[in-house]
Amino acid sequence: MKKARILIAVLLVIAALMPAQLFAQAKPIVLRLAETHPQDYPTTKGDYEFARLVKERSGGRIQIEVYYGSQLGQEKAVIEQVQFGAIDMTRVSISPVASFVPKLNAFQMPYLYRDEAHMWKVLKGDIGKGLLASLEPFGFIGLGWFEAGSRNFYNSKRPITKPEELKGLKIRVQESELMMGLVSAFGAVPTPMAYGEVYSALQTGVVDGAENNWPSYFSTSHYEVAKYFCLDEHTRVPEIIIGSKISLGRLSKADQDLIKQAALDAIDYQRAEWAKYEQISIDKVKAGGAQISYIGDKTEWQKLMDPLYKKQSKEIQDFVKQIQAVK
Ligand code: BDP
Repeated sequence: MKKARILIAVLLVIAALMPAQLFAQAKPIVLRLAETHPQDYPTTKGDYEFARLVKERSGGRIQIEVYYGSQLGQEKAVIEQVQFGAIDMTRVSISPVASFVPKLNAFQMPYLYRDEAHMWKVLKGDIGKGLLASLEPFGFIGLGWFEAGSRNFYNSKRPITKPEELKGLKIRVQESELMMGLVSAFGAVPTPMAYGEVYSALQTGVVDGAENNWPSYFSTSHYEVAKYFCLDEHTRVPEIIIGSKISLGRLSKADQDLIKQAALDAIDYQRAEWAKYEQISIDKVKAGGAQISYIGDKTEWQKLMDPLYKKQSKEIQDFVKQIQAVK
């Protein structure tokens, strides 16, 4: 009896002295990732691929749970929660993140990239890598980028073939100062609003139109209530995956690196999913009655953006020059 008690006491002392990591092994680290889009949308599929790589490479030690369909809230509120560590990570458009990290605006200037290939050269090259690495002072860990096509105007009132036809239209924009400036520079009236509210705002006439890429125009059913789509391709706004510095900061450097690498390695998968879904979206919205205006020469559209470029800070203007110089 006495021996048994001594043994138990010895075991308890050993357990108390054991490093916490030994116990942690049994219990996986679970990280929550917030996503706006539905489960079958290409960014969500990219999130799942990222989660799969992290789980595989950590031998199941780190698990990412994807909360799609805005279950954890709309983008701006989610970004705030990531900043103070209540949500571990999120995949969002860089537009709303730029309200927290202004230099991100450089990456969403109108008619900035020559094409998709140019944007990816920038994002995967030194400029993109440097930007991801520079988010820490703002409370974020930059993990990776995803494709989001080009953004275009659509509305319920009339076909748009020239910029002056946008005059006076009330256009929903993301919660982003730059996007408000862009829409104003075209003579339209910007109305910032959360993504989830746009369908009913279009339906009830609170706004006349919005702007987005083909997949969002389709997956939200906005084409049902705003059938005039104008392929002006005014911006290419990359998606970004950001982690919380507070919550990811608790992980070892090796685990943080594993997560960063997995996010980068999910990019090509997401881009392929994007290309497929974009084509499906184009076909579906056309079949659903959307009327498309194709804009050939965009010189006139571009010229109207000059004042917006001139208004930017020196830091952003320098970034823009560097981006344009990438061949
Ligand atoms: C979509 C982005 C999503 C944004 C949305 C918007 O993927 O992250 O929230 O646009 O316009 O293209 O708010």
